Amino acid sequence: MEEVKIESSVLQLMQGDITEQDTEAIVNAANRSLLGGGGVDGAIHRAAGPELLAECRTLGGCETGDAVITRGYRLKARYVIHTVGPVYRSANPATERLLESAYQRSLEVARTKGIRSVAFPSISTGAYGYPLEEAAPVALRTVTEFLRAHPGIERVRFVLRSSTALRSFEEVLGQLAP
Ligand code: AR6
Repeated sequence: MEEVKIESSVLQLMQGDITEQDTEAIVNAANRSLLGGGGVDGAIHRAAGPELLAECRTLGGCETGDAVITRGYRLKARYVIHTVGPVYRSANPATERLLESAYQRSLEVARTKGIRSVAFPSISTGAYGYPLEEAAPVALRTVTEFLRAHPGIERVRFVLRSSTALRSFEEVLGQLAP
């Protein structure tokens, strides 16, 4: 696992499955209904069990770029932070801001709960079509800036499904980190 220090926190990159992480919270790449789907969302609901969907039903959805929190039920992680990334159509600043916001709001929600470790998938880069090479710099820049500003979160881990995705993130991190 590759890791870099950001002030008093650690940022980690690994290839793997988000549902298996033992961080206090894992982040779900959800949709606005919060009622489940494919990809990360489907995998998290399968691993957490039906109680997760029952709790999600009480929340009334989530806007794009925002985040909400539930318990993790049968997951190792105690909490799931559900965020909704943007659907990608073309490179433009509004879409980029929404992706940034999805990461930032997820970390704000974690911080409000006193959560110290969070694992993220690469939001919007599956069904929502955001190209990895464009999403990785936004993801890493947003998380890095948040950790610099807020020491409470000690560990953020990006869990990438494929070796290609891991390499994209590694390259960008190499350029960001001093
Ligand atoms: N662990 C880590 N990463 C994964 C996993 C996993 N188990 N499975 C897939 N990925 P996606 P989105 C990667 O489609 O683009 C759902 O139907 C995947 O390779 O899960 O934000 C929701 O309900 C990709 O790089 O999320 C929404 O409707 C990344 O995770 C919609 O898809 C995100 O892919 C959200 O689309």
